[in-house]
Amino acid sequence: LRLEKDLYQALQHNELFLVYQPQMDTNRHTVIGMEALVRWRHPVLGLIPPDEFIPIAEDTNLIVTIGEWILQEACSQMTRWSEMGYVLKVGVNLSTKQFNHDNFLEMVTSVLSKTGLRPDLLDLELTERIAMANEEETLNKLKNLKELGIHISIDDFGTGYSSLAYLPLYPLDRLKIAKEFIHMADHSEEGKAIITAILSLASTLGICVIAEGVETYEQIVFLQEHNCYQVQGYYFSRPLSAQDATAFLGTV
Ligand code: G
Ligand code: G
Ligand code: MN
Ligand code: NA
Repeated sequence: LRLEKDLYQALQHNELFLVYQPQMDTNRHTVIGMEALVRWRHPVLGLIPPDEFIPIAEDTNLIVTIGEWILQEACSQMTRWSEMGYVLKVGVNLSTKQFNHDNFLEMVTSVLSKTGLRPDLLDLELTERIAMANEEETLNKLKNLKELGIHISIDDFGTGYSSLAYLPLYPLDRLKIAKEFIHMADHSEEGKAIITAILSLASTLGICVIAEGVETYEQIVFLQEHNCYQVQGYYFSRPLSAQDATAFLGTV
């Protein structure tokens, strides 16, 4: 209850901030994206992880305001990077209520226009849960986003209780293989089989794949052997402050 009360003020008091995790192409050795991840520096309790406050934001509808702030902040940062000459996308996580909100498309359009960000530099990350609900409405929203030129990824692919039937129906650009499968593959054939099955399915459907939670060189080699060159994880970098992320871009 305390968190709920405090979350109302977190935005006004500048307690929320974004960190950015690099997404790499291991073939070309380039940074292809930065995933924005929100953090809350609580004045008394210290750093509170999004797992703890995003659900509260969802329950209280605060996610609508907070989600807009996150998008605005991430797009502003990406505009600055693109003005510095860096060519990459910024990834922004969406929660269900935010995506289902009536004003969602107007909100995204208005943020793009306010920040001046090229729509094709924005990558929206949806969960399978979002993709599964209200098929008709979801399809229309996704088509609208695609018409704007926005990139769409499915986050934590394979971990939600989803049907594969939506995959060919929706205009998706990319699947993000959940880190659980990448770690499972270290010690099990089943883990490896899940990854190769996802890669094969995506290739048939003409969708890109990025592997999440990549921590070791062995994982990169395994992924490369199966033609998966997009990776994100601690092997390359933890999520970084905007300043450190900018420095990271300068070193690659
Ligand atoms: O950054 P971390 O690994 O602690 O993130 C934990 C969870 O919180 C992940 O599932 C991630 O998708 C979610 N999360 C992080 N940042 C955001 C955000 O900006 N918006 C939403 N909706 N979820 C986020
Ligand atoms: O659900 P989503 O994919 O948006 O959440 C990403 C989460 O995964 C973030 O909390 C981030 O801190 C975490 N993460 C990123 N890279 C790694 C990694 O290499 N290993 C592990 N264990 N977690 C990671
Ligand atoms: Mn994500
Ligand atoms: Na994920």
